[in-house]
Amino acid sequence: MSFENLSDIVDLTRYPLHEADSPVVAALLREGRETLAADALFTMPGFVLPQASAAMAAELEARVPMAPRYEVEREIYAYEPETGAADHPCNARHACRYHQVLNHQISNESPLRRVFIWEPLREFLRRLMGYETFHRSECPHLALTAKVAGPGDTDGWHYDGNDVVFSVLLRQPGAGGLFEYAPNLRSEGDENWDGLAAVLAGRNDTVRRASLAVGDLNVFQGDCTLHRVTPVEGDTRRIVGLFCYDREPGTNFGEAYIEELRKRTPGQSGAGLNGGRVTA
Ligand SMILES: O=C(O)CCC(=O)C(=O)O
Ligand SMILES: [Fe+2]
Repeated sequence: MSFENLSDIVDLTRYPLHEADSPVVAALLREGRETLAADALFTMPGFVLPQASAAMAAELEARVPMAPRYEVEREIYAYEPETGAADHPCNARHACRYHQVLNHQISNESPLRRVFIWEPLREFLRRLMGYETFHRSECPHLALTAKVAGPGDTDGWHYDGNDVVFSVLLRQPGAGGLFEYAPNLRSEGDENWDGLAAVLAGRNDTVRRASLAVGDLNVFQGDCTLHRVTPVEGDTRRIVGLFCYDREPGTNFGEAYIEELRKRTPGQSGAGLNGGRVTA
């Protein structure tokens, strides 16, 4: 299958985003905004067609040997927690293990990239979020990425540092690899430490488990919604494509972050780069 036409990749009958003024798009925007406000997760089921999802997953899986590998104890907050004792729930850490396929490792012809650079999708997401401007990231490393999680790989409980994440599920493992989240557990003025402690202790009935299927496009607001991906069980990897946008045009990720990626990339220790200057 060549995926020459976008209609071979995206279910345009269900998601005619190129018909921006159509009643279908208006209904999707209405549903999306309501769902995000209540649940922090808006899913568009079957957005990417099955054969395209399979091709994207196969391409990404083939990139794993060259992809950065994360194996860290992850903190819950993207910023320094401002509260106290070592046993305070905000200082808990959880395992975080996966490969991250980078933008420049994904081919220019990839059907996943075709979706990412599809203008009507960018414009739809801008309207959904109510932003005045919305640009695709042009970062050579992180604009378009994928997380690939093998046996035992997981993404521990955390809040995201950015306000919204756009992802498409491309392969499901046989078991595990489930996305769990506690909608709006914290808010700007209230960290809700008791709620956090309850979730970490497995005692909170506010935790939901997303029932995601391959091909689903997800819009997730993870800045106030604690979430994790449970460990993958079995040999089939979990694969998720991630699209990065920015309200400002032309921004790149900081060099410290990129240097960390380099250190984690096979065969690229970063040694000899001389602070970014290439030596003769
Ligand atoms: O893999 C996912 O579905 C979401 C991962 C996640 O929470 C993140 O990238 O911050
Ligand atoms: Fe996250």
